[in-house]
Amino acid sequence: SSPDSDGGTPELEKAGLLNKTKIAEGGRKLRKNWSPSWVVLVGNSLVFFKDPKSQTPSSWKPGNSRPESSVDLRGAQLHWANNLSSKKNVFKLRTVTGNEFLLQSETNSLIIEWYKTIQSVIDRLDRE
Ligand code: I3P
Repeated sequence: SSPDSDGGTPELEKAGLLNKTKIAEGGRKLRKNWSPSWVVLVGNSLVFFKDPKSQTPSSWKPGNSRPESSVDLRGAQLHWANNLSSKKNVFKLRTVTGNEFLLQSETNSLIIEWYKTIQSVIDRLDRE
């Protein structure tokens, strides 16, 4: 059984620094504004924190810092999106509510790991 099978503290799946921009809110297109974000995948959510460079090392941990925003992955869609940016290694995450984010890393292996891990959470939620 998974650590969260009793409804306790959700499992931390992954955390790291990615470049992020929101490109749509409720289906309405937004102007891109790329910035580094500390991204935490925990339970059914992707949670965005400020770049931890400007914070104390442990301040991103759940409970220690207020997230900038968070995304419910239930019903979300993930697509590679190198056509949507001049940057390399970009994917798009679209929520059921029509919010769209681009996430990017200069490191190819790192963005592939993020893509796979987020997709596995989406797949798990689809099966529930
Ligand atoms: C945007 C900025 C973005 C770029 C975007 C530009 O200009 O340079 O970094 O996206 O390209 O419009 P501004 O800062 O003046 O808003 P990428 O880095 O993802 O290419 P786009 O309009 O083709 O999306």
